[in-house]
Amino acid sequence: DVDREWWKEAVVYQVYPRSFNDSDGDGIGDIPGIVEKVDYLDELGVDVVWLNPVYESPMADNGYDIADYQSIHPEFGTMDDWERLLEELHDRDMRLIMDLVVNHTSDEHEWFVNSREGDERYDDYYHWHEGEKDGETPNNWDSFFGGSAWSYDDERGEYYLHLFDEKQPDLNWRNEDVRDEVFEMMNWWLEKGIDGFRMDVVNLISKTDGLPDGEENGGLTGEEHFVDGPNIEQYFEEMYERTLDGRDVMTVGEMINVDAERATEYVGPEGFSMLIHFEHMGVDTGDGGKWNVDDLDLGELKRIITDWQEQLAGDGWNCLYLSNHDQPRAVSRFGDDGEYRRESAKMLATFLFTLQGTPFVFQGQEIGMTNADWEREEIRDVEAANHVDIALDEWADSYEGVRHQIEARSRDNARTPMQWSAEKNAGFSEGEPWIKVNERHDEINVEAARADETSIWHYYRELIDLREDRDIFVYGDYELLLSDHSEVFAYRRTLGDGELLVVCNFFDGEPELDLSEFAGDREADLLVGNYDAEGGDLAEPIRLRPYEARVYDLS
Ligand code: ISL
Repeated sequence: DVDREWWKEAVVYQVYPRSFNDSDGDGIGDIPGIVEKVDYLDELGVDVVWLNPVYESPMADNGYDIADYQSIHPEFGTMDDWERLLEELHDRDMRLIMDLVVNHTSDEHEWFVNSREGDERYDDYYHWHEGEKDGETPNNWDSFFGGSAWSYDDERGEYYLHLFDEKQPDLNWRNEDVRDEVFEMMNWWLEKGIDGFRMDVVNLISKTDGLPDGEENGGLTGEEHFVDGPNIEQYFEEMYERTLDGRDVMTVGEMINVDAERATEYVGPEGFSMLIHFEHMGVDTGDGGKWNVDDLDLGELKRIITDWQEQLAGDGWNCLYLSNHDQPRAVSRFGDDGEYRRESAKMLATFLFTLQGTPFVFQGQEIGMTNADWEREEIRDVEAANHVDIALDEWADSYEGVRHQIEARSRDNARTPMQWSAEKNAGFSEGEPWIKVNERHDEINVEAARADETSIWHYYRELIDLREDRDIFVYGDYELLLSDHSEVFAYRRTLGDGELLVVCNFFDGEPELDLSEFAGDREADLLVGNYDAEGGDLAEPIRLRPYEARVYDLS
């Protein structure tokens, strides 16, 4: 009597088009390039593709600055190419979800162009505010990308709000015309037959009326006025009624600063299918913000994951991820990208696939792609580039002083080209890639991984198959075990008479583990694991090897 939905049973694969596969040799990945790899995705066994933005854009933020929501950026191909991709995916029973970026547009979107020219119809489409050029900004809000959230526009002679880059002005959702346009555009895509949306920073769309100053407390100044703003629920309800109601689609809301309790209000039958949250992305920052590099706090990871698992059990649902295009590579960050790269990548995969929720795999994760080294001139990401500028201005003597932060944290780590083979440019492009290729592609690539039965890639396939075969992986209840263990994350999943016991060693030690109280006198079958090991009797303590993961079936 589980509450079945196709998107609960699915495995999502995230394609970052710029870096996936370049079919025409211009150094930029494109949609025909993705079409060439549809069979690859099918063989891996994933069910849904989430495509990062491919719309017309000046690419100040790699497509998260949209100039036209209803056309494809020429670098990526044409609308016909896109239609073909949808068809090829649907032919193989895979689905496609599109990235919806409606907190802001590009400053090159015609709405903004008209608005800055003072066209009456568009006058109020954005957040404009009077002020003197080089004078005080209208309020003290910070941009997520560093600096003030306000820029002065010479043409209109006013300031406009941008919570991200200055080329990403925020839309004014109080204006009903803006909402009409957005909903119309969403319906246009839905009618093309897409299977849902991933909605970018969607809990930022409502801002406090009057745009008052924020409290300066060391966090992002102003956030209490734009995170979960006053009309947010009304906007979500309207969006549901006018676009999603009656359609069998998957909606993934990316939400800033949302905790599990708050999430329960957003997720459910008339809300979002699931949310992308950031709580567990702070378990290695020592609370010092995204650029602060610290050790993994396993206790904090257990607390956060357990909180989300428990709060969203029943009416809600979890989105499970360790990697995406905004995060460094998980194996470098939470595992070990040296000696134990293979083991730790498999351990993290085991963890991801045995929690309750829908696993998201980011391109390259399935072969254990790693972070890269970054010279200053190799940086491509606007957020990282701004961070270097600010660091040099405020506290670093030279790039060397901030290099470790860029190498550990920059979004560019996720955006190096997909490593298909050991060949030139990792088989990604015949031309000069827009961003550097990770040097380790001779060792880490799809071709090598597929040829080796013991690879990370084959392990992902195994997990995907298991999850497809057994409801307990998807729907089983979660219960944390051994909560105080300092090295091992252990939990139990139960469904009807079924029971799984999962143990993941998050470090390179060899901890002893007594599982007898959980197994009782039952036979424990080893269902899957990243080392040679045997199941059987768990009466005696077991010893885990570095980054070892085991899933026992106790049913
Ligand atoms: O992680 C972040 C905070 O430092 C940011 O990288 C990121 O901006 C945030 O996670 C929100 O991300 C989304 O919206 C951004 C876009 O740059 C990201 O790529 C997108 O995923 C603005 O549209």
